[in-house]
Amino acid sequence: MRIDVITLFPELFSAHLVHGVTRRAFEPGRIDVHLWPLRDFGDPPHARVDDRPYGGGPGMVLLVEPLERALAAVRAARDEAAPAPVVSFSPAGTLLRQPTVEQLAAGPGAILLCGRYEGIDQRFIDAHVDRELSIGDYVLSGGELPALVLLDALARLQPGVLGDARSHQQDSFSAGLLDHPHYSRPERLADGTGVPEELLSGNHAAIAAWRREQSLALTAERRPDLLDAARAEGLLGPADEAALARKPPRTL
Ligand code: 4GX
Repeated sequence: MRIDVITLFPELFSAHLVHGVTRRAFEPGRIDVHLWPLRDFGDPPHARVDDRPYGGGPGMVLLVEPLERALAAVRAARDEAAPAPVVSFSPAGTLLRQPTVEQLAAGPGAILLCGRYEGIDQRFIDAHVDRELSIGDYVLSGGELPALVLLDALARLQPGVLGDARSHQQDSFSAGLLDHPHYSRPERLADGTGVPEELLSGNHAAIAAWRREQSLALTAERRPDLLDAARAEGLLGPADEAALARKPPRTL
């Protein structure tokens, strides 16, 4: 898969691409990330990429023409037989969720456009952007952190990047539920706090049942919307409904 990133701040990406567990995802043959500094496509004489908004008001707007030159360069460098979606980031986008990450991970990649300032000239968005994504209801200063969030979510889905291929089939959202709690050594802390006895039983069926019940109860309590969605998708069986009935969601 190939990801192209059009950005005014390519240096914000380098640390993430070379460090941490996801570094392996960006080695040759996996996710091929190409960074395109928008400034390189700016208008002469000073490589201008932004200007004041028509109608007035604070801030600057990214200009159509530098963006179109950058996009043309990206398109020329990519395999035209496998056209990739142009994705931009904005609080007005659709909320990025794991199914979208999985969908993008299964395709040829994407062209990520990182806006800065007050935004991007709407004519560029209308003509070229296939998908506007939001990473949540807060205001950032640019699209670089959202692009890194998407890159990280894609990286951990690459085969061989997580230690154990099962880890991302069982994690939050792949199952449509929040993850269960995790415990490690020591079995008893200095203050006497222990580990749930089910996890120490050695009984794999009992451990799996405990974890599933914890996931269900946590999802019911914190994210009833996800529980409803999992139910609607047929992801909850009779044993799950019985567990939920034993442990009704706490009402706030
Ligand atoms: N989830 N921002 C983008 C500039 C901008 C504004 C409008 C395009 C259109 C954000 C978020 C986010 C701040 C990134 C404004 N670009 N992006 N930036 N929350 O807050 O995705």
